[in-house]
Amino acid sequence: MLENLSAQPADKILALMATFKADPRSDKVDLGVGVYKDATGNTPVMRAVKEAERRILNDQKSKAYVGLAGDPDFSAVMKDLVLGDSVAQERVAAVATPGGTGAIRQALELIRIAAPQATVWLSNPTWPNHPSIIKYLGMKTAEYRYFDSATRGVDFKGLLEDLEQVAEGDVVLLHGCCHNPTGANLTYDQMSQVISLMQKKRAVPMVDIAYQGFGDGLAEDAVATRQIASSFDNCLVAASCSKNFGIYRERTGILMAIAKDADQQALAQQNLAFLNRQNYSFPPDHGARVVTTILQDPELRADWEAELEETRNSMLALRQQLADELRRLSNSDRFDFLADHRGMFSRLGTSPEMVEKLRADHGIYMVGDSRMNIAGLNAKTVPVLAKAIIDAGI
Ligand code: PLP
Ligand code: TYF
Repeated sequence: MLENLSAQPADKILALMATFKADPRSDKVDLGVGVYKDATGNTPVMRAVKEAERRILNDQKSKAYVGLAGDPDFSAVMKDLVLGDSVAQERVAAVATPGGTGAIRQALELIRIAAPQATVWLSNPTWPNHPSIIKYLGMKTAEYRYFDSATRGVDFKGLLEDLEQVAEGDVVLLHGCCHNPTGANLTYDQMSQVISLMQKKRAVPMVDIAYQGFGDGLAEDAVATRQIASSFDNCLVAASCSKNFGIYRERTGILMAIAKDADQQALAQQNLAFLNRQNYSFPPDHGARVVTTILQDPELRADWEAELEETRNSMLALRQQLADELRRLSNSDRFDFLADHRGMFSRLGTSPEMVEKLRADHGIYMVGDSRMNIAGLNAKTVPVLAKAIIDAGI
């Protein structure tokens, strides 16, 4: 049987991690995989997470199964964190999932059951796992223009032109905030226009929100998701706790399906539980319990929010430092977009050959499409990167 297998395409981001590890240079700089790192290069366990884990270790009386949808308290705190009061909680069906990826997978499987003919529209570019999972599930997909390689901002005209082609019932996948891989995001007014267009086309929005709190703030980063959720009868929201709680390996995420009314919500909830059962029965609990413990306790929550703010501000400071340094070295404002981008990533907008040159000559690792993880920098490596960019003639 196994002789029938052929090699599957590798994940380029994860492959880069291995190349970086094998590089013997001591001054190498990792701007690859999207994991937050502090100034010492460590990915810390957040203070509130440590304390929540300590409490769980002390207080937990049982590890018996919870339920196919996970802990209802986790769903309640996450509905509140992501959706706020943009929709009535009774309209929201929700299941815990293994990470944001699990939520995306379950969302797509739900779409495949409910609308097998729908095309799922993806931004070009997007997180590579979006098209990969869609193709694996045998679903139809199309792309809308997103990145303007001249300005390194959003190609809004191209985006609107492409979304004019959306058919009734198609799904449009939008990043809730901090677009991966570009770092370029829609303004509030632009999102309002996209919403009007999707309403006109009778399309269904799906939001992937994996970086809430990494852009402009916890509430600010949820604005687009809430704007979308409140504008449609149906909407799917896949949220990840990996980054904003720093619990990557615990695999903590949630899929929320916003229904028209309570009857539709019950049906969606039953289908989501069914999908969890088909794929893995019960979702992981530990990370979800940590998140619930933090969000339900005012002191832990305040501490978590404070540490998340420090994290967010450290990335903003690195962006500003890099943009300033490049302004000085290039005598121009052509790198100012780095300070305008939000989240962990910025797409530098250079060729794969230049990316390879930066790796070979300077030990600077970014993804082949010139995506940089800003959190991989520190105050000392920013000038090194800036000089390498200018020396390479970018
Ligand atoms: N969506 C986007 C855009 C991401 O960048 C990520 C990456 O971490 C995820 C979803 C899901 O992450 P995880 O499955 O680790 O929660
Ligand atoms: O884009 C990133 O770097 C993160 C982490 O298969 C990641 O989202 C990368 C690849 C992958 C899963 C997560």
